[in-house]
Amino acid sequence: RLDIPRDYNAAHDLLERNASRAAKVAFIDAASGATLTYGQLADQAHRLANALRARGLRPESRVLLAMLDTPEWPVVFLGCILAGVVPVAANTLLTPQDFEFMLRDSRAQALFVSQALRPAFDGVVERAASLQAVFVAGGEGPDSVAGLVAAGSGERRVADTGADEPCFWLYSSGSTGTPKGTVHLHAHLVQTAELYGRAVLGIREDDVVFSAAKLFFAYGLGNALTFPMSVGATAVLLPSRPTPADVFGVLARYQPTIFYGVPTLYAALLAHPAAPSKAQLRLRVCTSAGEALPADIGRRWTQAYGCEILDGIGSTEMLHIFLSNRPGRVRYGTTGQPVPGYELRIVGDDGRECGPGEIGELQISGPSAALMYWNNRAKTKATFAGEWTRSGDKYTRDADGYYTYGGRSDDMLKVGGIYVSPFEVEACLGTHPAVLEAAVIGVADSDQLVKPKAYVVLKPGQSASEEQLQQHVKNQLAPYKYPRWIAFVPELPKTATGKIQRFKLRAAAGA
Ligand code: 3SK
Repeated sequence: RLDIPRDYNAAHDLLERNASRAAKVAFIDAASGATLTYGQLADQAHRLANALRARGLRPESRVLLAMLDTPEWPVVFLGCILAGVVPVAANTLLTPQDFEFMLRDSRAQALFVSQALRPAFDGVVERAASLQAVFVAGGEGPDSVAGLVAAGSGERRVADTGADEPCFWLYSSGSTGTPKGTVHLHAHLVQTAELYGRAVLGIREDDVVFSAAKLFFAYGLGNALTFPMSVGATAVLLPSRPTPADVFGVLARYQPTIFYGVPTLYAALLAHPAAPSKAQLRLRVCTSAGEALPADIGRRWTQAYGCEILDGIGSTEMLHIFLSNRPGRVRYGTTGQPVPGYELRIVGDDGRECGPGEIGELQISGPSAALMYWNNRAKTKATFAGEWTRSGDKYTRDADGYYTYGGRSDDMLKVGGIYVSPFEVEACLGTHPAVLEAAVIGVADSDQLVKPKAYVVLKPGQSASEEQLQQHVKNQLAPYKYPRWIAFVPELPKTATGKIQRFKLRAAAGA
């Protein structure tokens, strides 16, 4: 654990680190070109905190944030934390039913919502018993974020919070069940900034960063808020969905030095017909998380842009990345090595720690582990086992200490008594020139024995037969791993973070 004082407020720390950079741009809105300097950020966050106090919001009360990525997002998030109010960041892509659940589950007293998302809360707001106020981002008047900021006094007052006190929540969607309110402490934001942002990425004051993952995701929050603020760098925010055209537009126009993406996006960028040349960009380091990065995509990106992709894995529960490749030591096809400050172990079905090459569940011990899932004792106990947090991901470690992803614990198949990683078969299918992406599940054959079945999305204008793809896998993997059936589909079901939802394919297949 880093040396964080007992009495501590995370927002105050992040703003104070930039007290001498008042004129430097902290955030750029890529849609409008508007900028927010570190001086304006500190002033507006304090004014918002004071306005919340004046409106009766007390420390430890919670507010829901359903906001698009604009510079108002950090103003609201940090302003709440300065007042000791706990912001609960919601995935803006969710349904009204999910928002209703979150408002009820968190007992939020206020809602901050972007104008464009306001219709999703129609009716929901009226039914939320604890809600006392709704503030609109991008709007005007007393009940807008701008109105709150204008009404708040400029006094620099910080709630007397502690490092180990709840600071903010993120809702973790997981693959099944209702979202889980994951409670993080004040100390956690800078822990991840120091351990991963500074030590792995080497983020510096002169960096300009751009994250395709939005701020409401743990990945995006660190990428575009905590890490740049921890060193006084600049973050570009994109309120809209990160299409390949828009991402390349931001990379060319704002010249970020750090780009944080996900595998599906890198694949789409590489396939984009109007991709810029290496000379048009200024990338120094790229990252990937969300799901394992196929080696081929990493190599092709490095070849095209002369910049490595650091594939890593994090979780909402650990707040950010705890296992990652390092600059200059990248091994594509692996998730790299533990981030210093985190301890990792791989545990087999028998509860014993696995040796090199043995597959088991990855468990993590580190200073940024969440306190609990709100209102969910059973899942809290199942996930946070003392010092160790269970990831639900299967991994192997080789003799050099590099870790390789083997799929989600619940996605693994046993074929003829042997574990088959759906990811390995998917990655193999992905190396066929006609395949854009693939998902593999286990389906019972006529003998009720589980065998791999693949769902394949072909690249536009390309064709391949079932037999050709089966042969392609047989040529590269152990014979029992090839998909016995292949369904060609237009797209795969995915979570908002781009993870393939194999459970949906299983349900549709009756598997
Ligand atoms: O999906 C990941 O690997 C991840 C990375 C950083 C923070 C949060 C998550 C879920």
